[in-house]
Amino acid sequence: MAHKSASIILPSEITSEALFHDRRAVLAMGLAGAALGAATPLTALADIPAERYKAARNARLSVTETANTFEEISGYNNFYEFGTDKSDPAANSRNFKPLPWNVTVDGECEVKGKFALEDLLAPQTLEERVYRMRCVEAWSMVIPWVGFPFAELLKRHKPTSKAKYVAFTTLNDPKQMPGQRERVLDWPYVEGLRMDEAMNPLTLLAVGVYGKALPNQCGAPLRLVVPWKYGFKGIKSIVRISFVEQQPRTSWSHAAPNEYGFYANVNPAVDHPRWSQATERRIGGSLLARRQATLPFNGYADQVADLYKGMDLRRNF
Ligand SMILES: Nc1nc2c(c(=O)[nH]1)N[C@H]1C(S)=C(S)[C@@H](COP(=O)(O)O)O[C@H]1N2
Ligand SMILES: [Mo]
Repeated sequence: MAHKSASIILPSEITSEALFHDRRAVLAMGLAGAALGAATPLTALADIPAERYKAARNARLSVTETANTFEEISGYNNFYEFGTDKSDPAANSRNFKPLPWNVTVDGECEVKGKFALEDLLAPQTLEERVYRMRCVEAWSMVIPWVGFPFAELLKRHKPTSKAKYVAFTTLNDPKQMPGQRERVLDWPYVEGLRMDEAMNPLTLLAVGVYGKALPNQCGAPLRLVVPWKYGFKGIKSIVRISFVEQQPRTSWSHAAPNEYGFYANVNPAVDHPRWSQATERRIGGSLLARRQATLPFNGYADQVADLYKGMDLRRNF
């Protein structure tokens, strides 16, 4: 549109002129909104190169048990935002858009803001960690995650001395997550860790599995992995990480406080009120295969038992 002197505007022109300015105002607001919302505007970088996920294995922190197949890992899931059956997440998350993605880091830390996922990942060296995973429902898997230690994120965001816990939040978007249209849980899904648990070298922020980006049903594009705790600690599709002073609310202990605690450490000696936690069924194994014994802290006791010295693990379940 050609520039016009502002002095003479015919009445017939006002509507279109006003509309034109309105549109520009809306566009400008949109851009400003994006710039304000994201520490870095989400323009050119919306993709993460496939090679980034082909990470070298950290053998020291990996188990040597045979990993589950990709089909098992991506076909048998808990992700109630996409339904409550084990096959629902794969079926109902096909149209979910994990990129572009922003993660807000806030609370008791020096470096806060809303970060594009690729900026959060940029300084990180991704590694593969083969972890034993144990669901509270007494099944288990072995999964070759790709990610980076949570402790590395800490270095950049510099929590203050007031930060005693880390709180995590999943995306809340019933349009994309059909399970959120039912009040199965108090959405969005939230989880938390004590600061020392979050800083333990085993605590991983995962972005991939088997050398590829996470499938949607596994918590794309960013999920937590805490292998010595029951699977529900491993919150998926994270949009917020907050450093906080008080122990944060967590979805499952909020839904059923007598069944699920804040700590959720794998413990064969403390049964769930409705079933035993002493043994587990490895997914993919023959149905005739004997259930195997569940190990304290899911087999990671050497690395984490010290975190709970002096605590009564029956009370703090
Ligand atoms: N947002 C969200 N995160 C979640 C869940 C969920 O329903 N919603 N389920 C949890 C449970 S109970 C388990 S066992 C693990 C399962 O992870 P997987 O499907 O990748 O094996 O995800 C956890 N993270
Ligand atoms: Mo679980």
